[in-house]
Amino acid sequence: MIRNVIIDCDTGLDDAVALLLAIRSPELNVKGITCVNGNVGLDKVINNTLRVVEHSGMNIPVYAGARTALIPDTSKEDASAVHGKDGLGGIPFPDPTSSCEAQHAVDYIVETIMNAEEPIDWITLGPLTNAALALLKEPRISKNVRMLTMMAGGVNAGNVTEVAEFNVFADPEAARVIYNSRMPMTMVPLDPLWNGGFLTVENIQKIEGACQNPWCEMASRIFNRTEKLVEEMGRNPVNGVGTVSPPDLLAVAVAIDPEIAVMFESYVDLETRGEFTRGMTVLDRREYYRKEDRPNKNKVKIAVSARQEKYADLVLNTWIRS
Ligand SMILES: [Ca+2]
Repeated sequence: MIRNVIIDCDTGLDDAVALLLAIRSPELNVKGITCVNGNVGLDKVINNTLRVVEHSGMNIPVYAGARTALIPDTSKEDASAVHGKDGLGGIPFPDPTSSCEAQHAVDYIVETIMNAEEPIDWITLGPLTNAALALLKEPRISKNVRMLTMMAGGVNAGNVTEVAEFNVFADPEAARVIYNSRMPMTMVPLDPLWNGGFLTVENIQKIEGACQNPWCEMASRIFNRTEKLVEEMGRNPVNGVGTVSPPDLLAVAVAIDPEIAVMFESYVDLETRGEFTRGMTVLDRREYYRKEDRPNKNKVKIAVSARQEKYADLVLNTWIRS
C-alpha cells in the first residue's frame, strides 16, 4: 500500500538526496515538503528544496516555515561549514523556475494531518521548529500520525557538541515539545551512520551510471561533493575513503522500510539546559528495575545500526529502476 507522507527539511546536501529517495519511492506519496531554518537560512533552504524537486521529475508543493528556532540564538553557527554557504556544497545546479506556496508550512502541516483519512507518515530531516509549532497549534495532530520518523539525536555521541546532534541542538526547546508528545516516533540518530548506514564506492558508481535520470545526476554530484568536503574538512572517513553516509538519506530509507535498521525502544528526555549537555537526547536505560511504564511518556524506536546491503539495495532500486 502506498503511504501518504509529508516531509519537513532544512535542505543541505543530505536532505537533498533524502528528498530524492522519498519522492522517487514507489511506496511513498509525498504530498508536500515544508522548509525550516537549519543547515542554512530559510531562503536558501527553500531555494535548494525547489531545485531538488525540479530534479525529481515530480511536482511536489513546497512550503516556507520558521525562520528561527523557538528561542532564537544568534550566537549559534549554522551548518554551512559542512554543506557550503549555499547549503548544496556550491554545486552549480540551475536556479529553480518554481516558487513555494503561499500557505505557511505550519498551517499546511496541521491541515494535512488533520484532514488525512488514514493516519499519515511524517518525516523530519531538520530542526524540529515547524513540527513543534504545528503540535502546539493543534495538539490533536498527534493522534493522526502513523509514524513520525526523525533524523535527530545521538545515542553515544553528538556532532555539534560531544553529546548534541545538529538538528536537536539547533532548537532543543522544539525537540523537547516533540519528544514529550504521545506520537509514535522513530528516531534515526547519528549512531547507525558509523554502523552500516553508508553507501560504498561501488554503490555510488552505479548511481553515476544512471545519470540520464536527473535525480541520479543530482545525487551523484552531491555524493562526489560530500566526499570531497570530508577530505577538505580533514574529517575521518569512518566507513572508508569514497563512501558517503548522509544522515537524512538513512532516515528516509528507514521510514520506507524499518527493517533497514536494527532498533530498540527507550524513553527519551531532551536536555535543554546543561552546561555541557544542552540538546542531548537522554535515554532512560533503567529498564532493569522498572515494572511499569512511565506515565505521560511514550517509548521511542531508536535505530542503532543499519543493514548496509539492504539500505543500498533500496536506494539503488528506487533511483535506477524508477
Ligand atoms: Ca537536514
